[in-house]
Amino acid sequence: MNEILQQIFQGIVEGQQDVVVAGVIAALEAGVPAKTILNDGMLAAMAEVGRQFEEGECYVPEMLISARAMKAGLAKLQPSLKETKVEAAGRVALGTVKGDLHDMGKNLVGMMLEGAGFTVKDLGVDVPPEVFVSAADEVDVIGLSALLTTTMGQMKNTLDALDAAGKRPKVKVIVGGAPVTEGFAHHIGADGYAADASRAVALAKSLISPSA
Ligand code: B1M
Repeated sequence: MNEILQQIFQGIVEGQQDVVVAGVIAALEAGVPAKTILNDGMLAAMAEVGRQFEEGECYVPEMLISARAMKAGLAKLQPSLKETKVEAAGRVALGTVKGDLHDMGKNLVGMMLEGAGFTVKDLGVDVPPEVFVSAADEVDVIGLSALLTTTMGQMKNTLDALDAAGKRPKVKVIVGGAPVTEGFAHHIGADGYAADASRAVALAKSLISPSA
């Protein structure tokens, strides 16, 4: 890994916002592509933080401090991630499902969608099914994010609530997040699953204009 990416990686793992922000600025100035900074520096670091948490090497406060450092870095990276902006592609309402407070994956998906020309309504975290239902009339796609195995069931609850409100035929529902799989998405009756933010964009595009 190049030295600046290593600095960003280490800064996130150790929760040092200033180091991460300086690293992102330096990497962009050195011409490192935004997606390389994101994937090799930042996402790799969050995966390492997850590993350390799982193995009992760090705890929730450290995880939170790392998340803050990552967010600070993402704020600097965001304009470059969005540079590919094209014509308006559709409207998406995005949220992390009820009971789940993880927002970085959802935020990244939102940034990439905006970069691809979508209008994104961010519903936030811990979003109950009825809030997704209320948003259904204003958008083409609803995106549900879940990071906990215990909150994945809320995706099904949200689909059921859309159904019960008669909104299901008018919106496409896409799902994602670390514990979510293609099989799970199919099982609950979602229109699609994306493993990462770039694939979420491709999926949303394909659902809105099937020939795209
Ligand atoms: Co939490 N946490 N956390 N956490 N946390 C995980 C998810 C965990 C896997 C860690 C571990 O044990 N290894 C574990 C879940 C285990 C499980 O359910 N099987 C866990 C746990 C247990 C918890 C708590 C229960 C801990 C506790 O309190 N004892 C607690 C739950 C709080 C709650 O939500 N109610 C908790 C809390 C937290 C913090 C608040 C401290 C913090 C979140 C801060 C924040 O988001 N603002 C946090 C963090 C940072 C993590 C890890 C380390 C990193 C998550 C992250 O941001 N990744 C995580 C471990 C890990 O994932 N390796 C962990 C970076 C992010 C960009 O990736 O969100 O996966 P991700 O998004 C990706 C894809 O998944 C996909 O695209 C994104 C970009 O490519 N994607 C979509 C996501 N949403 C999508 C939607 C789509 C399409 C693609 O379409 C709509």
